[in-house]
Amino acid sequence: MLSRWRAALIGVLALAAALAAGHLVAGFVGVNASPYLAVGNGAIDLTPVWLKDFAVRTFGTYDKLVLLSGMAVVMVVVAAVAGLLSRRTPVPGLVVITGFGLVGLAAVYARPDLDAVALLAPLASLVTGAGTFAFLHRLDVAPDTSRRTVLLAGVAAGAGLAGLGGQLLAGRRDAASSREAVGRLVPARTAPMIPADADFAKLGTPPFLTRNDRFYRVDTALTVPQVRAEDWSLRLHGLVDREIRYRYADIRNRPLVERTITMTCVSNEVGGTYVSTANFVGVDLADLLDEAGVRPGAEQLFSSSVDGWTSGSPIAAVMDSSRGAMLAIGMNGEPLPIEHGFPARLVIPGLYGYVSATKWVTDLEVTTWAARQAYWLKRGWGREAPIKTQSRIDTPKGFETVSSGKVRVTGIAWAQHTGIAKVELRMDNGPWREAMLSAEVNVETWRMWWLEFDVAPGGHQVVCRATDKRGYTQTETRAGTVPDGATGWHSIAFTAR
Ligand SMILES: Nc1nc2c(c(=O)[nH]1)N[C@H]1C(S)=C(S)[C@@H](COP(=O)(O)O)O[C@H]1N2
Ligand SMILES: [Mo]
Repeated sequence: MLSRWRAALIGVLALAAALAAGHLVAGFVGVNASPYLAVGNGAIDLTPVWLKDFAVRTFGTYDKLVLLSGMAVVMVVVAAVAGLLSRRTPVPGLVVITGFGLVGLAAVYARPDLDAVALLAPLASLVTGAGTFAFLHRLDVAPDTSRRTVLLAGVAAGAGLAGLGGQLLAGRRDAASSREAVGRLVPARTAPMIPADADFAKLGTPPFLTRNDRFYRVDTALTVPQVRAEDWSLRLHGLVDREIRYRYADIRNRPLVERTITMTCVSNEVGGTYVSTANFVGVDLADLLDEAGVRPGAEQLFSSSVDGWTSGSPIAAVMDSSRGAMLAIGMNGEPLPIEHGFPARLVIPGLYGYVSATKWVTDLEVTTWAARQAYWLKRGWGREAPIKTQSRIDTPKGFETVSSGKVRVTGIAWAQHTGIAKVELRMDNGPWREAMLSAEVNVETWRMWWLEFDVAPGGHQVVCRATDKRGYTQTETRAGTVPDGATGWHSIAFTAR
């Protein structure tokens, strides 16, 4: 009979060997075929809306790291238990490992972005895991301990090397070098200069343009899709007179336009950070659709990403020239960052990202609402999702302590495609007072504001609300982010000393 810790060790080593073998094969057939990542991606797609929302709110950009770490802990525990159950005979451990293997196979099989050859990765995991377990088990019942130790260490080292090899192979095909080769994108029509009084960054607001590495990021991709520009193409089809396929050079060689646009995520809570602004460079989506010739009856532009994620945008919004929907390839003077959709993405001003901003986009289908249902629509989010008028207090920070006397409150407000008319603040249930607004860049972008109050020592609460150019004032009624965006006033408490 095996000692307890040896039995557990054998379980964990077999798991490591299995994952490493799968990862190595995935290095050849596509990184997302790695069974570990495929299970994680599957878990994300199966996650109920409330839990996804909770994860995004609680862990922010780290939600995926939390998921992967959680999975690792669960797997190590189960593998150790499988080993412990196998002290006499390897059968229980083999059953558990086969179960793991089948979950991996199912997860890879279910991925819309993977083909049959990808199944080789989880198969390699299954065979290696079971084989390693049986082998180590037989070995461990044998008496020669020094040979045994060497072999155990060998398995551990082999697993490490195979995993690393998979990582390197996957990296060989990454998109970073392709992105570098694109070089600078020079728009034929640049966006108007951002005036100096477009933000109050010196007073506490964010800068008007968000740096690429500070731009909020939300997507379902566990590993950032790596698409090389030279491999990329965009298929435009469906209810059109002629199907067209665009290559990267086709897009890049067109006269490029640049537009300043504020994007917002539907998962942004009142006071949240999922709102950012950039200069996007690309072409008019409407021009591409005109080339294809949109047929009568078209309602929806159904876009797909290389990783299988999908989005449905109203054709009317895409074709509305006052809105300027884009196929974007650049952001703030650079090619799109890989995590923001390199080589190309959609940006449709005024609509929440999940119905307007497909990253790594490879397919555009002109269709009806009845024919296709996009990723988040199937999961209970709204079909029409115009961005709601909102405002946020940036300083003071919640629960900050400031000096009493003159206290300056600063923040931002947005009402894309309508424009902000005014922002009002109320201190400690006093009268509403109108804040100073920054210069308006265009109605598709946020505006900054500030206002000074005379504040006595003690605790205080300040509330903001925006009114847009259609005359709508933000409702006080709190609504959650599901199904089409949060409402309510942002308020913060602070102390004056
Ligand atoms: N391929 C893909 N594109 C996507 C998503 C996604 O999950 N996958 N998420 C969308 C959502 S919900 C938002 S809010 C925006 C965010 O874009 P950003 O990460 O560049 O800020 O991308 C959209 N495009
Ligand atoms: Mo979003």
